[in-house]
Amino acid sequence: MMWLIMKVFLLQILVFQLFGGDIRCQASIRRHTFVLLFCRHGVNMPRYPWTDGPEYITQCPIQPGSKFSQKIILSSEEGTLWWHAHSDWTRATVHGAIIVYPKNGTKYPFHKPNAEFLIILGQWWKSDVNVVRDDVLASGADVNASNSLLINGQPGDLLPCSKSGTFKITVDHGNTYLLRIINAALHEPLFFSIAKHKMTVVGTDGSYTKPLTQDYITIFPGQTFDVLLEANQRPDHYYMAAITYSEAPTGLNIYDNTTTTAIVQYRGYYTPSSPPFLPHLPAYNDTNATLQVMANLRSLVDAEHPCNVPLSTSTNLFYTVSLNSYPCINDSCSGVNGTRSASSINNISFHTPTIDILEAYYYNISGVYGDKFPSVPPQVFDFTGDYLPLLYQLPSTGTEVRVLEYNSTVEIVFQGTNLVGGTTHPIHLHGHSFYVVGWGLGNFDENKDPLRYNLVDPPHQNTIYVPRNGWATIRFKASNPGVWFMHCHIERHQSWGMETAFIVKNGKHPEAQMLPPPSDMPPC
Ligand SMILES: *[C@@H]1O[C@H](CO)[C@@H](O)[C@H](O)[C@H]1NC(C)=O
Ligand SMILES: *[C@@H]1O[C@H](CO)[C@@H](O)[C@H](O)[C@H]1NC(C)=O
Ligand SMILES: *[C@@H]1O[C@H](CO)[C@@H](O)[C@H](O)[C@H]1NC(C)=O
Ligand SMILES: *[C@@H]1O[C@H](CO)[C@@H](O)[C@H](O)[C@H]1NC(C)=O
Ligand SMILES: *[C@@H]1O[C@H](CO)[C@@H](O)[C@H](O)[C@H]1NC(C)=O
Ligand SMILES: *[C@@H]1O[C@H](CO)[C@@H](O)[C@H](O)[C@H]1NC(C)=O
Ligand SMILES: *[C@@H]1O[C@H](CO)[C@@H](O)[C@H](O)[C@H]1NC(C)=O
Ligand SMILES: *[C@@H]1O[C@H](CO)[C@@H](O)[C@H](O)[C@H]1NC(C)=O
Ligand SMILES: *[C@@H]1O[C@H](CO)[C@@H](O)[C@H](O)[C@H]1NC(C)=O
Ligand SMILES: *[C@@H]1O[C@H](CO)[C@@H](O)[C@H](O)[C@H]1NC(C)=O
Ligand SMILES: [Cu+2]
Repeated sequence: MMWLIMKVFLLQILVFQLFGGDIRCQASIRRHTFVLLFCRHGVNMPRYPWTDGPEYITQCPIQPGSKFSQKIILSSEEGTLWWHAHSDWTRATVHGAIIVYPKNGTKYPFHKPNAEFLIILGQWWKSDVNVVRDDVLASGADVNASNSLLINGQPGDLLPCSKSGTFKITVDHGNTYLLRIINAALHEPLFFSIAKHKMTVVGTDGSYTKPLTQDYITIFPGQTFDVLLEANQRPDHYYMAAITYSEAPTGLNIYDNTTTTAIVQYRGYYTPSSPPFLPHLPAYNDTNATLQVMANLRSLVDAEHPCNVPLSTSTNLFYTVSLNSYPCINDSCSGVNGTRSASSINNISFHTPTIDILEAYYYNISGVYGDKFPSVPPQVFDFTGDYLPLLYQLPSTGTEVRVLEYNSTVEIVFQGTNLVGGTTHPIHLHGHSFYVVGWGLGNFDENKDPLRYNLVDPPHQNTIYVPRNGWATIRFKASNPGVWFMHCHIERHQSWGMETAFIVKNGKHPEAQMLPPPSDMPPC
């Protein structure tokens, strides 16, 4: 295991102390009985799912006033990752970055930046976000648009409430800066750009990439991007800005249409332009702009960063990701056409158990989950067709997981469907980073599409964006024994059931087996 230097940046609320790699967290109490869990988003936690975080998947919630020591185990991750609460919608504010610097004696695989800045993109409601959640789940409606997008906790000075608090970075002409950008918004994919400057993407999701120079990036909830910014323009003030990308059909797209900004300010004596220059961003519904970033990401691949994409696979899964609806059985149905909103993977809307799956697995507690998650959807139809039978919108409900043999090589094709209008889904897998070997629009073609897979330098990610009415294929080796959650990182989709888990079995060698649990697991 390489030596890594880790900095944990904290945003709000929590009482944290760092004890040599352990993060001890104290549950804090606001409204409700408020329980916190922490997920080290993108940290693979080899053989140690015990402190991976998601409630009722790998642990029971940390109750108010109680403590749980959460160990973070870093292995091959490098660059920018993050952590966030994994209980109800508290991750809206309970989140922070994890930065992994190059091992001592090694360098960045790019020109060493003069300085670095952390940029956490977020989303803010005037109301308590868990009230927003409770309303959404009680009414069956889609979520109200948030009141603002945020950069490092501030809307920016285009909105009335944060003029003096607007985030600002000061740069020197001629220098290069590393921006570590995280999309911590609950629901919104975002376009991000800096006026008159290009950005060079050098990493994503804790893995380095080949340099990719861009006017803007599209960053989905859960993803991180490391980008280089060269301060090579006339000394002045420039806005960096983010807006929502929303491609749902008109009438179904509720999104936050604000523009959040921060300022890049050159050092020196000059009269700044007023207001600062605003970047040109793609239109809110410019799907092509999102695909363009996806199409050009490549993993770095060099002696120190080999590409280990499985060239053949032993387990082939085809998972449909769908929006759904339940018919109205009471007067509380404000979803599309008077239904209740839902979502599913392979037509199963996940029902969260009350004992976590990891402990049920480890201690042989029966009746908590089923291990029959299907490898294909129950029926094949024109997934992306325009006129789908309304009967297809109803999902089944269950707590099913998929068991994987240790070191099996897994391929998953995620197929977006057009049920209830369809939308994009950033699917996040815990415990394993994966290679994104291909993607496309329309229905996946099992004869043609695999011929175009990139098995040379596919990007290595932990959150993959499945385009609306399109598909994406990932591959990974199930080399991490444990229970690992997989879910859409659009929070409401997850709350509606777009989630499942994998159980990766122990291997024969003791080093291929799960470590024992810590003594302070929160009780269920
Ligand atoms: C690595 O380098 C940093 C900064 O120079 C130093 O603080 C740290 O002790 C070093 N770690 C090891 C394991 O040598
Ligand atoms: C959501 O919007 C509806 C309609 O505008 C409003 O009645 C409701 O109070 C809002 N809910 C929250 C939690 O802001
Ligand atoms: C943003 O959306 C709000 C409704 O949520 C609407 O009133 C406003 O006109 C929209 N603004 C723009 C610039 O489209
Ligand atoms: C994007 O939205 C605008 C109106 O807001 C519409 O005119 C345009 O056709 C849309 N573009 C796409 C690609 O859907
Ligand atoms: C998106 O790209 C496709 C294929 O390159 C093109 O046919 C289509 O017109 C583009 N759409 C927009 C809105 O630019
Ligand atoms: C309506 O039914 C749903 C689903 O069973 C439930 O969550 C909701 O609380 C119910 N609402 C009312 C007002 O009974
Ligand atoms: C659970 O069952 C397996 C297989 O039957 C057994 O090897 C293991 O010891 C059991 N674990 C516990 C905690 O009972
Ligand atoms: C999903 O399952 C439900 C319940 O069995 C069924 O009514 C529905 O048609 C299924 N939908 C699809 C797309 O398979
Ligand atoms: C399992 O896969 C890992 C990662 O590729 C490898 O290091 C290890 O040797 C494999 N173990 C076995 C028993 O095949
Ligand atoms: C809403 O209902 C109408 C009429 O039955 C149907 O044509 C339309 O497809 C439905 N919309 C969705 C998103 O299901
Ligand atoms: Cu989703």
